[in-house]
Amino acid sequence: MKLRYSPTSPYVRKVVVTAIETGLESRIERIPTNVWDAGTDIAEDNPLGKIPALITDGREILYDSPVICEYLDSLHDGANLFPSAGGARWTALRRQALADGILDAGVGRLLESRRPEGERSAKWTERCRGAVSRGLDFLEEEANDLLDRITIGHIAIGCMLGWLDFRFPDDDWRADRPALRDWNEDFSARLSMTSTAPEE
Ligand SMILES: N[C@@H](CCC(=O)N[C@@H](CS)C(=O)NCC(=O)O)C(=O)O
Repeated sequence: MKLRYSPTSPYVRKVVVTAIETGLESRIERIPTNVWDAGTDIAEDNPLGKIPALITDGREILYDSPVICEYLDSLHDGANLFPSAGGARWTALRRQALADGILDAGVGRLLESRRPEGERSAKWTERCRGAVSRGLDFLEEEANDLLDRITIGHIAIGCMLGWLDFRFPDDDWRADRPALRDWNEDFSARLSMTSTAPEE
């Protein structure tokens, strides 16, 4: 399998962490991809122009990260990261959606901050910040329930928190969120996380 890859993308990191946790990492070749490069050919694999995109051994091309992660989870015999049914499944998917949504808002804020000064919208930036902040507050309330076995929800939350630290190191999300801080300290020590920390 081939993965359109960047070491700074938190969505790509979800896929790589999933591959490591499921023992599939050695079957995936990473294709470095800069989606912001004017000459990028990413649209040939993903019409949305985004990474991650996974080219399977059967030459099917999959996106986005939730689809790729669930596909990888179908390829191994260990404990599933996507619970197969019932409440556990919906909780894991909802947690993944929340973490991915916080990322989407964080990326929105980051891209806005990179626009020329006169073109930035303070209203949009505030909207993005609000979504991130409310999402983190919700996770603080839920953090003590994250101590069960890991799922795609845990991976998405861990990758999201790692990306916030990487892109917004001065935002102290830990200050009023001790339970989430403690959970993250444990989760980010997993080999799948330490070996995939984002770097420029
Ligand atoms: N929902 C997508 C989001 C993917 C995404 O936004 N990737 C970013 C890189 S971090 C990207 O490729 N952005 C390029 C663009 O938005 O044009 C997923 O979960 O895979």
